Amino acid sequence: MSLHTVPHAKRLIATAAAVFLLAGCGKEEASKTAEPSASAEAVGITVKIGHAAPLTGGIAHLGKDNENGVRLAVDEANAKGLTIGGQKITFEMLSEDDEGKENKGPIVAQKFVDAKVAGVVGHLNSGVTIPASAVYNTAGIPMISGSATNPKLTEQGFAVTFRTVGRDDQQGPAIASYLFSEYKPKTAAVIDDATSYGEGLANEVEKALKAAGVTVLPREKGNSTQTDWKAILTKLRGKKPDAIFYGGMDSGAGPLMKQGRELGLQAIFAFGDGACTEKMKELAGDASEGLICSQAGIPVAAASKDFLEAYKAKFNSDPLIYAPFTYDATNLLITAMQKADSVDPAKYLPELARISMVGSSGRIEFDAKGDRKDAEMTIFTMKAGTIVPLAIIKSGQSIPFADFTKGAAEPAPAEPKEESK
Ligand code: ABU
Repeated sequence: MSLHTVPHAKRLIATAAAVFLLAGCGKEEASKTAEPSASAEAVGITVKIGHAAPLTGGIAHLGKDNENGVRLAVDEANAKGLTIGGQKITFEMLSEDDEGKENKGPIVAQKFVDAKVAGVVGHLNSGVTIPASAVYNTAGIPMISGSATNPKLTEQGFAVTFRTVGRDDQQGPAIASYLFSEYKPKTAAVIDDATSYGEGLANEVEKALKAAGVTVLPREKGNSTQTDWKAILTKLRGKKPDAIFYGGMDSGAGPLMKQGRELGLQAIFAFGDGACTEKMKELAGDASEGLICSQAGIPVAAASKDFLEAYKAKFNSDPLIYAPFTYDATNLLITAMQKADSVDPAKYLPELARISMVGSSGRIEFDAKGDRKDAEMTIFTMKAGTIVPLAIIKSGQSIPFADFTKGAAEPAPAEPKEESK
């Protein structure tokens, strides 16, 4: 059986073996770390939830948005005064800056393990989340990313690994299909930032464009901190591509598109979720007009009214892109703990795997790999300086955004609701 078909029971066995080996090495078994002590019963206990994302650097705005989602959920849970396992629970968010660097993923993950977190929301970047997930798997700590879309994350057979957004092997075909059907490019250039996310998504888009009969130029590569794209764009100008797809984050995509227009490139520019943000207007200026992009979930504007209002009231700003998904990820961890009546990761993990909850981003259930079942893909364009959703693809059907908001989506309730399957 390939990893593609590893059921959750087998993922659990793999994780249990990893935790057993850890215990054999003389380290404390992670699943015992969050158990309340007898002396704590009278006053309650604090349960730590880790959050990790780049909180400094070019995409700190996205990391902060992710962190805000977790903070809002934690504060709301604390305001309710939850009792789990007979203990009054206070949740505490431990937030770490992983700088979006692959080598920082396992370091931050180990820090969370040492701090005895009960669960983790993160990381933001696929290239950081994937190596970090091995540490969480060994420790038996559940982790849910609200933004990492590279398929490999949930193809490793780890029982602890989940995500509340879709995958790039769904997102790539979605944006490529829209690009092809609306613009009929004959030749396309594909550029990526050499990260797990950017390169992986670019590969998916290239595959789909080629399958549609589009000629794809040889791949151009940059890096995740690159802001000067003139050499690549000058080279492409001579080849006159009808479309340019960039796999990477908005911090690179904004300058890329701005410089492309300055150099006279007429191509339609297309991006994935990492560059499908309002920040593109700030980074590319008027050149951003007309771009198309995809997100691997519902648009922020379609998140529940209660979430949007609570976020605005707390942070005096609107969520950017992933906050509904990290908010829901946090509530999924908390709801699974409530259902198991335990904050012990080994006890609440099975509840998390079979959860069915309506959160701010709609109904969430996980498949056997830990991927969100039936995740939506949304296509956007930049119109008059705003990222506007055009269509939502769900269950293989493209639904105009206006129709989706009229009831095609399951309405999200005021509070996260957990239901038995
Ligand atoms: N999904 C785009 C940004 C995060 C990542 O997957 O690297």
